[in-house]
This record gives sequence, structure tokens and C-alpha cells, in this order.
Amino acid sequence: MRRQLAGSTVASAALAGLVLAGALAPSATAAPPEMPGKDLSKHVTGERVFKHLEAFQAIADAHGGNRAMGTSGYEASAEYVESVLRKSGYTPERQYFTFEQDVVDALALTAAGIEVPGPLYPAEFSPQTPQGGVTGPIVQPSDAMKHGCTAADWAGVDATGGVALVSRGSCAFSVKVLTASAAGAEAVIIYNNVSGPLNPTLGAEDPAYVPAVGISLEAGQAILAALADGGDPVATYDYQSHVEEFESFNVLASTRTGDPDNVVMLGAHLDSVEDGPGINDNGTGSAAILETAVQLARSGPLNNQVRFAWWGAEELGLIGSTHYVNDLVANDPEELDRIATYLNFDMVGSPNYTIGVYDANESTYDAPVPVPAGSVETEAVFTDYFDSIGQPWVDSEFSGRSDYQAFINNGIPASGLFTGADGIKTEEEAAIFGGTAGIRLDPNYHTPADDITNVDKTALDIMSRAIGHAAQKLAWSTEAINGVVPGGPGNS
Ligand code: DPN
Ligand code: ZN
Repeated sequence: MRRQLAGSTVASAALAGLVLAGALAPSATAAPPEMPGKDLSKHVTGERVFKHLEAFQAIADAHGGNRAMGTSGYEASAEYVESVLRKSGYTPERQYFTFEQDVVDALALTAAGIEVPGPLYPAEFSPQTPQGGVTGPIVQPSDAMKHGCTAADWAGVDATGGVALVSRGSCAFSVKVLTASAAGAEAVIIYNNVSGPLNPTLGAEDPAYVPAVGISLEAGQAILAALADGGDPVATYDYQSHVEEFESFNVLASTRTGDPDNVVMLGAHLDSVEDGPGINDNGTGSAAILETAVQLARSGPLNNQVRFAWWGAEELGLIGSTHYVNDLVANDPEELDRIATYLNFDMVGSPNYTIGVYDANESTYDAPVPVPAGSVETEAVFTDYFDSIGQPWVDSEFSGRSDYQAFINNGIPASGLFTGADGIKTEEEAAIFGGTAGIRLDPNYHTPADDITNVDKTALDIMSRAIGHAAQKLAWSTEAINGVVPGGPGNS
């Protein structure tokens, strides 16, 4: 029924084109059906999205400098999103969830007379220390690289009661910890072998582990320099935590029109880290889908329903999006099946940006996660758009490192856009997009400097328009992704 209606709309639009376009008429008749309504890539602009970013910045400023899970800054961010949505005719809903999380009671490391600069990352699955910490002589393996991967690396070293200082490299963190502990060490400090912090995991629990902590290469070098300077060769590592239950929520809103049996989802996490206002990460994605919702509500009837999600507690481990998907898996699997595809936007205004598209077709990166059927076609919505306007783009690894993870783990196709976080810009990328090679794509990632002054407006504009375009295109048809024909059977 609707298929015919849509067809006749297209025919008359094409006819109008024929009359107006004159000489262009022959190619116009061969063109695929045009989407009706105004072109959202012209309306979801960086300028409009930036207004929402200013609101998020003002919220952070008024609430202690961040918008993190569980804070009044998060609540105010949600209220802002909800109020904009209501003005556009949406009925936003909160989906509350609870989860358990470690709360740190004590975390400190001193070595060779210095307080070791953070961040300190207790290795995942390593035990806590007693209160007051573990104190012992600093001991290092004898291998040249200080990797400490084999018993031989510790042969001839008296590590008993010591705090082992080892470098990342050659073997798993768990092997380093077990080897040092077998040699008699009571704690292990692992420093990075490349610039930047180290957040190690030991993979699983093991009673043979001793407390272990990851530090940056720079912090490791500071310890070695202090030792060389004659600092007291003793270290104390102190770490205790306990588990607490927290509550947070997602904000969800669906278009009033469009087929609820064939839903296109757009999501962005609304929470920041505790350390900063989170304007690029992820005010940008949140603001871009908010403006997309506003503009889509004004763009006329839709074939498919579009659902927007502002996820909570992403920064604590993709918790809100995982809750949403797992809840559907457990309680309403048919509703999950109605989701045609999921588009994720996490950081779309990085100061040293690349225009990145999640590489679902694995043309550049092998994906370390499942890539559901339809993801390749979802990626193509973005890449075809960029190609059509002559905008260069690069692949960004389809890594699952954001809120699309739960969707792809449950067979929902996905893609998304990303301008970069802690990755280093290559010379090639600098040649394409400008910016500075050799430094991070977002030097302010997860710091207090991730603020409104450090968002790149060009990147934000390019990405916002692409998001508007993708929403509109998929609201028109997901046929390429899941074979559902607009207005076809079961789709009215
Ligand atoms: N998940 C990200 C965050 O919110 O911090 C950013 C990120 C995604 C970083 C993918 C690296 C790769
Ligand atoms: Zn993020």
C-alpha cells in the first residue's frame, strides 16, 4: 500500500525535476527514487550542534566541571536533552538500570623517594594490598629489556619480599606477575613501553597473583631516574577498593511517525568521565543526534521509525547500552529484531581529527568482534555520502569499543562515525585532513581540557551533516541493509 504511495510521490517529484532541470532530464529519469522532504545534510549543521555543546559546557561549569555518571551534571545533561526533545514533539523516556562498580578507597605508589605520577591503574584481576600497602626493595629482572617473562630473567636476583619493576613487552601481563611472584616479589609495577598510561589486565583471577599496577612509560622512567640519582631503592604500593551498587539511566526517544516494526537507531553516550566536561567525548555525539532528532521531526513523514538513545555509564564499561540490549534479549527479543541497524556516534569533533567511519567491510582493519550482516551496507550509507560530496574519509577500526558492542554481539548491524581519541595521527592522515602528525587525534581525551574551546568546528560540521543524512536516508529505506521495502508487507 505505502509502497505505491511512495512510488507515486517519487514519480511526480521526478517529473517536476524533468520540467525544471531541462537538459539534465535524461539522467534525472535514470536516477534512483529521491528521498522526499528537505535534505537533512543541509540542516543538521555544525553551527546548530555547537549550540547544544555550549549548553553541555554550561552544565559542566555549573556542576563541578563534569557530567559523569551519578552526578548532578549528568542529570542536568539529561534534562537538557529531554527539554529539547519535548519542544520538538518527542516523548523522551528514561530507562533506569543498576550496576556494580569498584570504588577505590586507597591508591598510591611511592618509589625511590618519589610519589609516582599517575594515572595508576591497578591491574584488572590483581589482588588488593593490605591497608598501608606493600613495602619492599625495588627489584628488576636481569634481562636487557626488563620484561621479566621467564624464571631465567629473575635468576640471580634476590626478589624475595621485593616490589618488582618490569616493562611492558614480550609476554602477557599475567606472565610477568606470575613470574615475579614466583621469584618472591610481593607486588609488581609494570611500566608502559610506549608513551602514555598503562591499564593492564591479567585476564582472569588467579590466587598466585600479587598486587600489580600499571604506570606510564614516563612514570617508569621517573622511577629509574630517581634510582640512578641515589633515591632510596624501596617502593610502597597501596591499593584497596570495594564494590558498590549504582543507578543510572538512558534517555530514549522515538519519532512519532515511521514504521515501528523497522526501526533505525542512533545512539551516543551522554556521560562524561569524572575528570572533565566531556565536550568532545561525548557532548559531540550527543548534540549531533539531538539536532538530528529536532530536524527529523520537521522533515515530514518517515517510512521507518527512528529511535534515538543517549546512553548512560558508557565510560564505566558501556553499561547503559549493554543494559538496553540485554533487557531486550531477555524480555522482548522481537523488539530487538525490529531494529534494522544501529548507528553509533562517540567523539565527532576531535581537535586533531580524521573523518573516520567504522570499518564494517574490514577494508583496512580486521575486526576483532563480530560484524553482523547489514553492517557493511550501514557503513556504505556514510562512505557513499562522503564520496558523493567529495569529502575524504578514512576507516576507523570496527573495534566494539563503544556503545555498538552490545548490538553487534546480538546480531544487530552497526556502523558509526569517529574523529579519533587516543590514536596517533599519521603523516598520511595529516596530509588528507591537516592537523599534526605524531600526536593524538584528541590530545584532551579524558582530561579537564576536553572542553568547548577544544572542539574542531570543521570536523563537527562534516560529521553532523553526515549524521543528518544517514538518519534521513535510513528513515526512508533500510532495504539495502535488511531487505525491508518501504511500505512492503509487514512494514505498514
Ligand atoms: N569509547 C571511547 C570513550 O568514550 O572513551 C572512545 C574510544 C573509542 C577510544 C574507540 C578509542 C577507540
Ligand atoms: Zn566516548
